[in-house]
Amino acid sequence: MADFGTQDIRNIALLGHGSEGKTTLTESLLFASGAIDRQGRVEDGGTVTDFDQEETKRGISISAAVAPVEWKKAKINLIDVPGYFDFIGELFGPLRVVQTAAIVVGAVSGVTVGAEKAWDYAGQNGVGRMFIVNQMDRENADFSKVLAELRDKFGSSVVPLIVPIGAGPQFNGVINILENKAYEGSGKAVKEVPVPGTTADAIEEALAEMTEAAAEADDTLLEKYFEEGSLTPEEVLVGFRAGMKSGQIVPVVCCSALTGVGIPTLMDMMVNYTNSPEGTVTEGTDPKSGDAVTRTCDNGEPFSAFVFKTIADPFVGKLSLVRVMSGTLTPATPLYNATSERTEKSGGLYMQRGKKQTNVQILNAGDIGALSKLQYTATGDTLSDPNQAVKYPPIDFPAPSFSKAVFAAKQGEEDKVFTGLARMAEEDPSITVEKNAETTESVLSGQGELHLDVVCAKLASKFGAQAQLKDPRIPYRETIRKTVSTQGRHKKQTGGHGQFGDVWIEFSPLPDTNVDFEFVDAVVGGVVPRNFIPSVEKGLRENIRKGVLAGYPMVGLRAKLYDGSYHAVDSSEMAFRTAARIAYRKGCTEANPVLLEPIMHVEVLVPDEYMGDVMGDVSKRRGRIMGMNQVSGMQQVVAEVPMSEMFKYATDLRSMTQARGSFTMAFERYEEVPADVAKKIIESSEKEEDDDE
Ligand SMILES: Nc1nc2c(ncn2[C@@H]2O[C@H](COP(=O)(O)OP(=O)(O)OP(=O)(O)O)[C@@H](O)[C@H]2O)c(=O)[nH]1
Ligand SMILES: [Mg+2]
Repeated sequence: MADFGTQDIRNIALLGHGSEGKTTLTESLLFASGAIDRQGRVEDGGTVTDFDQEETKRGISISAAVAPVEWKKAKINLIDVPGYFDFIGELFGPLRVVQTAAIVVGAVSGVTVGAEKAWDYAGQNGVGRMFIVNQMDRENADFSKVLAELRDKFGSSVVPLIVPIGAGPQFNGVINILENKAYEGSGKAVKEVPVPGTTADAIEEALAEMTEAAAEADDTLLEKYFEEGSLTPEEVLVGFRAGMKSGQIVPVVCCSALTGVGIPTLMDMMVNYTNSPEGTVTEGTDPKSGDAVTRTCDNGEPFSAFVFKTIADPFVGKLSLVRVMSGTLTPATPLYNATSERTEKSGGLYMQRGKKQTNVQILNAGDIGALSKLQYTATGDTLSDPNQAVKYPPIDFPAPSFSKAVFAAKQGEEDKVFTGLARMAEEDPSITVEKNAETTESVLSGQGELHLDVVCAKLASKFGAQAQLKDPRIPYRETIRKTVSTQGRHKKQTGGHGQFGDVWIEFSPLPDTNVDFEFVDAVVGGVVPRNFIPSVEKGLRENIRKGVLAGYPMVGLRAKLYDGSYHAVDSSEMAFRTAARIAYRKGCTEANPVLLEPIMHVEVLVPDEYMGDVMGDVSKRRGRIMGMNQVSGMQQVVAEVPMSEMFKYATDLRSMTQARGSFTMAFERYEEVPADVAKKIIESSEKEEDDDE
């Protein structure tokens, strides 16, 4: 591949709802530009960017993939980002390195939730936005309807730039409004044709809108526009680019990725109208002093690069996808990881296209490529010149919203499973694997059910390790509601060294269940020898880890040892620990023991129209509504819900609100489990115990 200067680079992420055609579009651009000589289809698993086995199997993208396209004098670094919400984590890296987010919408489906989310995330990252109305070849394709929806939803900054000639099976060309030129045909057979007269009025109107928007994006142009009432095509282009950068202009183009109509014009638009990375300024800090440091995207600046994705390639091993933020990168460039503060040595510098690597000798400022075998580098790290180090902020991945306990399906394969999962988390930082100290389970968390399914499938296909997922254990607690006094008597005197321990203990509930246990020594007169009293306490502390109802930790328990007896020979530490256990089991069983369950503080953010459903659903989950607030145009429902009712909430909320809702949850307190629910929990723990025996 040629070596492209910064001004000739275009970094563009394809975002949008699942199945709108982002992967097919990438394929179509690669084909039309000659990078591939056959256009693959998602259905056949033959595309460049859906190369992973799980992607071809399911017919959807799962990880973001880079596909550079050479077109005329420029290099368009396309990043094909999955649309499925389970893979939302794949969006955050690319948005840190591109100048343009091209949001793909269907000419039939119109504005979807995926488009709304892409719009918001791109806006939060200060990235220029455009819309690609794809699937114009489909029956019922309607560009003006979709354009109206886009303007209605996203505002007047949305302006048509490339409009269709015909629609559906008749869709055979496009018109570039700004150039007032029309093109028919697809792929390599595109030719310029006279602008159809029928569209003259529509074009004139769209051009007037575009000129006004371009004028508003640049003060000098605005002045001229007010004075003279018009701008030259060159001036409109300047205003247009400024508007894209500032977000004041969001152009809409159209095409069919499947037939290839409109694809060359789309690539022309990407080259001529979207912004290069040239001169972009990135803020960071000096890793040593913490002082603010900025770098400009220019070859003359000290080298720095941002790692926006990590992939585990079966052949070259670990690959770190980077964008050069300043300076240039060659295989000989000294690499200092300013985030891990380690010197790095790479195995090679590549241009990455789908799963393929091509060696390159240089990446200019602004360009995207891959480095292999970096040992101390993760996604979100900064690589820089060791003498002029700079660190950019890490990527803020979404917190996981769906968890499962994870086990090795086959005994003895634990290492394989958990090493594999650790590698997977390196590739996909939106999953986490954590050990729950209390339940001792390992918990795998991600963005949804499908996400965890895919993780397990990849674990099997890439690392040959089988994982099993289960609902995580709920860390229930037990406590007592009544004060009882009871005796624990352990006597074994059947020849040989006998055992004797005898205690009387009063068990009572503590006012605060946040205190697990309190031992009171109320022994008088040495009825229990001083040296055995700690054994009684120890015996109790050992046993309260397992409650009397369902084996969950006992909390809020006071035990007052006030009487007992001993045998001069047969009493021992062990005998009194056993006596304590007997007293504990008997006493607490009689003290009206109850189960306590963790209650979560949940905040759900939804558009108005879903509030009723969300509130109804909270009550179905034995939850309580604590309040409602307006938060940035959305309704926030604040509730308290038992943890056990929240397992599938991520999936349920997504289907309840068409993925427009989001939620956070955190532990609030423990509360008594209602009797009917407690009964089921006790039965299932008894069953589990039977199964274990
Ligand atoms: N008729 C028609 N079908 C298309 C077009 N583009 C894509 N498709 C079809 O739409 C389906 C989804 O296409 P993909 O390219 O996988 O969509 P995607 O946006 O990458 O989907 P995710 O990766 O899941 O986000 C496939 O069956 C494509 O063949 C188009 O322009 N016209
Ligand atoms: Mg895709």
